Amino acid sequence: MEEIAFTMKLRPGVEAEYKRRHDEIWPELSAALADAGIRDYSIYLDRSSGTLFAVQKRLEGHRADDLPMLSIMQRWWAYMADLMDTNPDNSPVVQPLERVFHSD
Ligand code: RM4
Repeated sequence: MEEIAFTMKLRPGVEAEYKRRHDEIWPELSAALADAGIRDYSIYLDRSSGTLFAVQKRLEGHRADDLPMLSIMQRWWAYMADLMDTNPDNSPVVQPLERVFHSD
């Protein structure tokens, strides 16, 4: 199992709404993430900058790269697009992070 981390960007003033929508995450989306082999997925917010720090584990043989093609993912991204910095296809602007330290 690998762990990956990345950042996304929240628009100012929508912190509570972003949390509310994730507190009520669609069961079909949770199922799609799990089905793609994603585990232990957390998103942390830096309120001072609006930076969202996401960390998740991916099972060996995961299919995370297929998620953008799923209609449930596309519908979620369209739903979230008013809150986040997004690409033209509504996917969030993602900055992959490089691990520079780890301790078990
Ligand atoms: C985020 C964003 C990510 C998604 C999570 C569940 O706000 O849309 O792409 O993986 O929600």
